[in-house]
Amino acid sequence: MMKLYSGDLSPYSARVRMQIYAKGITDIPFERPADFGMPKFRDTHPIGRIPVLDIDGDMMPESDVIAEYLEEIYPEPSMLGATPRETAHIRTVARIGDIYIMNNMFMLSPQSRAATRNQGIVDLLAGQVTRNIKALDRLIGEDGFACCGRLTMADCALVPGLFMVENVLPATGVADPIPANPRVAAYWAAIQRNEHAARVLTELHRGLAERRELIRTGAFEKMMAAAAAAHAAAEG
Ligand SMILES: N[C@@H](CCC(=O)N[C@@H](CS)C(=O)NCC(=O)O)C(=O)O
Repeated sequence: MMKLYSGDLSPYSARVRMQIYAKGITDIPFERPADFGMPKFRDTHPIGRIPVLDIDGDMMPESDVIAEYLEEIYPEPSMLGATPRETAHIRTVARIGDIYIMNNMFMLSPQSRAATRNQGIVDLLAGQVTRNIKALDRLIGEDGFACCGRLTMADCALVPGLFMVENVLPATGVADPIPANPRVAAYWAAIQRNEHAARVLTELHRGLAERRELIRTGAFEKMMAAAAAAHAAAEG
């Protein structure tokens, strides 16, 4: 029995959820770990991040690794290419979504809370995101999908990444670069009409609304302080 440790607002988890939806897999339940962010979670999950695929107690971290594993054990419908070269292209575009967009956006996101803004961090990471969206504009498909004219693992990595760019980047004081990149903009408008993309986007928006409410009430700051204190105590 498999289970995915996941969270609505986690873009990396959303990438795996979108693949699970697109493949029609119905027997992998999602669960937000109760001790996520606390020392106990890091005891059992050394990287300390979600998603994690729990395979009968065998814990597999890293969204890209999980995605490839699911692709191997549920090969149909394939979300890779029809040829090795197509698959390599899908993986290149998926890496742009993961490493070049999501990773920078994830590290940038705390800067969207004005009290913690560090302009040097914003300039560095937002500059990378803007540059990488331009690169994506030269590589992305023009028929509503990232690659190969159908839904692939590249779309699963791009959809949560572009969600972060559109919804979180402006909160750091930097303009969303998507509208200035016409092929990315056309893709972004089209892919949101795909049922599996729409489903994860609903979850991501729900997670963002919940997070912003916690920030507004001050509860998020308290949660972060409690987690920092627990880590300090655990490290002695
Ligand atoms: N490279 C990892 C990144 C996962 C990641 O950073 N997940 C975030 C949530 S989206 C997390 O768990 N953060 C917790 C932390 O930074 O302590 C992957 O692809 O799965």
